Order: sequence, then structure tokens, then C-alpha cells
Amino acid sequence: MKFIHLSDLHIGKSINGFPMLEEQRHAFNQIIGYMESNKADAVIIAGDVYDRAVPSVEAVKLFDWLLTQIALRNVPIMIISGNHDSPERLNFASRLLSRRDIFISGEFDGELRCVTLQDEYGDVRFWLMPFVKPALVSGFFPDRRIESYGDAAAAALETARLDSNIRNVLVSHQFYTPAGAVLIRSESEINPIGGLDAIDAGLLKEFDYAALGHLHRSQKAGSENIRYAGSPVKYSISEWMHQKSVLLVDMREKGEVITEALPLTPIRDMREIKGKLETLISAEIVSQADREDYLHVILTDEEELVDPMGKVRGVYPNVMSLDFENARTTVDLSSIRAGTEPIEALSAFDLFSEFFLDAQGSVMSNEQAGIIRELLEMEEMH
Ligand SMILES: [Mn+2]
Repeated sequence: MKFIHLSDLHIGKSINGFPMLEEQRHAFNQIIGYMESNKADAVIIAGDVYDRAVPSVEAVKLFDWLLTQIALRNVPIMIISGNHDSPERLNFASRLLSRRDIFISGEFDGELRCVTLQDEYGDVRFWLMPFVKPALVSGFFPDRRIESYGDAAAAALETARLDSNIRNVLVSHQFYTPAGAVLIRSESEINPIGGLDAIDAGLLKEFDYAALGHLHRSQKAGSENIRYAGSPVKYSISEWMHQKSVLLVDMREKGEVITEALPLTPIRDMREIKGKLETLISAEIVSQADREDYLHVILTDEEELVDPMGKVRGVYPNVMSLDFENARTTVDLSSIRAGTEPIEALSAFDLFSEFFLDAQGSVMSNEQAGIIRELLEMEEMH
């Protein structure tokens, strides 16, 4: 049996105001192509279908299109919620959709849902575990102490009645960490509780394959058969060096699993370029790669530049962000402040003036300064 393992679609995501819908559609088209060329028997989406709990109209339409394309090819699809999804909304019509081989597990209801598919070696059981948090799980296990994400995952996983004679696949969207290995994180994953969500990957050892979601870089979590698929599109500048892909998992007899990363190419790549403004916008540099790419630009000029973003965008229309790296930025950030006095010694007006300068890149006009003075005086009177 061959199946395609995807995760972290984040449909509807925008990066610095650039919508990713066309990139997402482009990636999905390649995935459908891979599904056909490899004659995949199933598709797994391991969470973070949408970028937010209430997705945009365009995002819902794109997901509808993706599901329809897969279902029209009579390929079963298994979907779980991730930390970005609304469990209840993702669950919409899930019972009805299961009749068309679209299996959605958005909400944990006390036990893991099992979907069984067959091939020439017998049954493969897919255990669908929606994203779980301690507070969501503890209500189902009144006699058990469930305080951490690890406790929650352990309790949920124990509801899978595993028959070790047949093949078992887990689909889950949690932060599993293997002992003795470091996983690569990305800024776009959004870690709500600063690493406290980490779960021992040892909990997964009974499964023949764990199809994981959450980490945006494709990687294994300690063992060949415990894998994060990664996102199909680069979702933050920190991912610019990643090669995005989907996983093709070939399960043969019990114990024999072969995975292959199928590469995805974007319409526009995401890159970081660094150097002096004049160099970066010179014809020689511009001609070396696609100037329509999404760029993070780091300028190393020491002197003040007039409208650097305008100049860079004049050549590279899709600059996502601009930073400076020079003598001024490499010294302490507090040097942005005009004076050397400690912050406590500054008046509220001075502090605001500096904040304004930092945020706006220019000093306040006399009129603006007058308004701020008035507001501060009113504040003092209260
Ligand atoms: Mn994600």
C-alpha cells in the first residue's frame, strides 16, 4: 500500500501581507500529480488544514477543491485537526463525508478513530488522533491525572487497541521529541506555550508508521518510521533553505516501510539576499535568479538610505521584509535612542518621541507633538 503523507497546509495563510493561496493551489496540483503517478491508495493530512480557526472564504473554497479532486479519483483521504484548526468546524459533515471515504477527525471524543484499509498483505489500521491538549482530554479520563501534553497524548494513544500482528499507522499533530535528537523548528509553527507541549516520541514505538504534522520542516523524529511531512509551502523566512516536499510511504509486509520525499516546486521561491543596496539592485545580481521571488532583504549599507524599500521593490516586486545589518544595528538596540540617559530618566513625552521615530522612521511634526503633549497633560490631571 502506498499513501501520501501531507501536513501543515495552512490554507489561506498570508506572509507579511502576501497571500499564499496561489502557491498553495500550485503545490496541491503537484500533489495530485504525484498521487496519480504513484497510484497512491490513500492521502493523509496530518493537521493544520487551515491557518486559522475561522478560515477565509477563499481558503474554504481551495480546500473544497482539493478534497473534491482527491475524492473524484476514488482515493480515501484521512484528515486530523492541528493546533491552528477549529476542531468543531473541521468536523463539519464528517460522518456524511466518511461515506465517500473522506475521514475527518477534528475533535477528540474519548477514543481514537480507526480507519481500516486493505492491500495484498492484509489490513492496515490508521488511527486518527486530532490535536489534543490536556484540558480537552482530561474530561474523558476522570480517574487519571492529565496535566501535561505528554499525559494527554499517552491517554489518547492508549485508546487505540493495537493488534501487533497487523500494521498500524498513527496520524497525529503534536510536538513529539525523540530522546537524544534535536528537531528543527520554524517560526511559522507558532508554539503557544513555549516548548511545554513536547511529548516523548517513545510513545509512538508500537506504530509501524507515525504520520506527523506540526513541524514545518520535513524530518524524522528519531526513527525512520516516525516522520514529520513538513509544510508544502515555505511559510516563514526561517524556512527559506528548506526543500519542500510530500512523503510517499510504501507499506509492504509488517515491518517493511519505505518512505520517499517527493519535491514540490513553488511558483515563486523564497530567498534571503544580503549586501549593499547598489549591489543587490545591480543588473548582474538581479539576473542571477528570479526577481519575482519572495525576498527577505538585508542591507549592509553604513550610510543613511533614502526610501530603501521603494528602491528594492522597484527591482524585486515581492520583497517581504527588509532589515539592516551594519555598525548601527549590530550595536546595542538602545542606541536607537538619541540620548544616553537611562529610560527611567526620560519623560513620557521623550519616550513617545523615540517610539514614534523608531516606528515611523521620522520625527513628529509640531502638530503631532502638540497633540501628544495635550494628551499627556490630560493624563497627569487624572
Ligand atoms: Mn503548522
